[in-house]
Amino acid sequence: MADEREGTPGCGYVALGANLGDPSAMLARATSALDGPGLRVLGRARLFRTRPVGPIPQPDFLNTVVEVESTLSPLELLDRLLQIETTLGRVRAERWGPRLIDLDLLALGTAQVQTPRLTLPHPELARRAFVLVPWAELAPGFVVPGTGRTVAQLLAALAPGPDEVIPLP
Ligand code: A4P
Ligand code: MG
Repeated sequence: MADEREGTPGCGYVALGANLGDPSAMLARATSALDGPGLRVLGRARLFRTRPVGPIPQPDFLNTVVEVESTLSPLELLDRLLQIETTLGRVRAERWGPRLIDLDLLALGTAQVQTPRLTLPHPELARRAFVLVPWAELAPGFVVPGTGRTVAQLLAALAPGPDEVIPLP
């Protein structure tokens, strides 16, 4: 297990989601905000309209995944994501509830981290079509640390299938 204070230079993946306000504008602003000291955006999947997952009835989401190159440690990168969420006006209300913007760190290089503040790779990623469909578009061959499987393989194993994840025209 990597020490979370250690720098983990390499490629990272950030999942973006929004379902309040103007979701596509929020995703664009969040993507631009990711470019900064120690962090550079390398690519982005298309935007996908997705059915809300979880117990709370709420509007459809827009989701995507961004590839970043980072010299930050996993916890520094998490802090950057939380800071961007706050800057873009997110107020934390109910868990799983609607949000202006949500930035989740899916993976950073080969890091595996388990702390109260951060779990890496993201623990829910293998269950979520709204994550795996855009991620597989961007980086199908990335091996998700701790799983021994690529993003494309995780997507292929997902039941019942990514029906509710529709690319925007
Ligand atoms: N945290 C731990 N590990 C991580 C990680 N790898 N990346 C901690 C990001 N954060 C991580 O997150 C709570 C805390 O998780 C953070 O402070 C961090 O220390 P949060 O964003 O404040 O809370 P949340 O997002 O309401 O809860 P959670 O469990 O993160 O919810 P999810 O998993 O983000 O689910 N349906 C569709 N279609 N699309 C969506 O995007 N999103 C959700 C929210 C529900 N349904 C959805 C979607
Ligand atoms: Mg989150």
